[in-house]
Amino acid sequence: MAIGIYDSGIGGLTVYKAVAAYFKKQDLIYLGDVARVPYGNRSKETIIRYSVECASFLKEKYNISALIAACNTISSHAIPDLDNSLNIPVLGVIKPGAKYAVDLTKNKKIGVLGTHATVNSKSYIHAIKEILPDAQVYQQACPLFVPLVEEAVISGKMAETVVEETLKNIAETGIDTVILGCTHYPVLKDLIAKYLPNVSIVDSTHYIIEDIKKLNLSDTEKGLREVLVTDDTPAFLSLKNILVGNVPVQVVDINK
Ligand code: DGN
Repeated sequence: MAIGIYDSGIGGLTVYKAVAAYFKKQDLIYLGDVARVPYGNRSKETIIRYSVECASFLKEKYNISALIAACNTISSHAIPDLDNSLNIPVLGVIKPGAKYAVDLTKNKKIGVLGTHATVNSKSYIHAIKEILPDAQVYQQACPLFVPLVEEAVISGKMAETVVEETLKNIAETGIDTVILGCTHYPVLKDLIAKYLPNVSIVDSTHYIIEDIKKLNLSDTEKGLREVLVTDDTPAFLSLKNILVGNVPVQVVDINK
């Protein structure tokens, strides 16, 4: 049985890539809800509805044995509903990212970059303070980063200006560690590092591997790889090729 990996768009492919590299024999099915991206500026109710629809599709049509919510927005809002409706293990990316940041920080000042929905949920603040109660957490919503990535504008003057302007305030807080609290952001990692020099950069893929190992899923599968999208756009395809090479992409209708 395959593991389902699901994101609102292309961002979760950063998680898929790390999982595929580690679990070579595990069948993996990725679903990007490209037709409805972005989720990050939508209401909690809508994020939950979209998440349950997509995850149920993966469970019913592909019989997945576990689901990774490879999206911080979904992980911040929809894990309890996904748990209730799926009856299979559901892993999110918030706790792994928080754990990693706490391991890395020396001055206990941690930054969190995320979508409006993730920042407003305060999920990282709660997850970090659960492990390190006296941490100081500085959040910054970066609403223009996802459109940059989805449009494959990931270098050049426009991308530089957006990243520099967005990070201006958090760069002055004295953080020594920053969490890329959105699975799209690792694609912009080099640019983010440029405007946050001397800051350790955390993406959650590191500990998600540990969480998957704990599920003890059988690894006798063939290592099948499939990427499903609810709409195919030229930008998705070009970035998919850069991130994970020529894994085939199939357009699906989650309502059928
Ligand atoms: N990749 C998603 C996340 O990690 O929050 C956000 C993408 C979006 O829908 N805005």
